[in-house]
Amino acid sequence: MGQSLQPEPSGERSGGRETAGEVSELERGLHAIVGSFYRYTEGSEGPKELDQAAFQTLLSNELSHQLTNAEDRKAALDMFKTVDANNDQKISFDEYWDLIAEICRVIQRSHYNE
Ligand SMILES: [Ca+2]
Repeated sequence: MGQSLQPEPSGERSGGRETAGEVSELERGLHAIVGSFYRYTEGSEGPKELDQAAFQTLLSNELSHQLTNAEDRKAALDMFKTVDANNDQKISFDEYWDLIAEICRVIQRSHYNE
């Protein structure tokens, strides 16, 4: 295998490859997706996952324009149950990712309707 995908560079580059130009909008967006999950898992014990309260905070802080009912507690609870695919009362990164993928499909349908 050649170069592996590197996460965000930590500190000084030493002998690493130079990337040409600036970080792209897409790359910033990808980091924002991952980072926004972990911003809300802070304080959780064990594996980094979102409990119901953290998930609701994420919805209302980060996705209020995509999810029209993000402020509605009942709707947020329904959303939690839907996203919590394995029903363990926590949202894992994989489950969060499925939500992001679904939101991307909604954006695609509404903005780039084919
Ligand atoms: Ca789960």
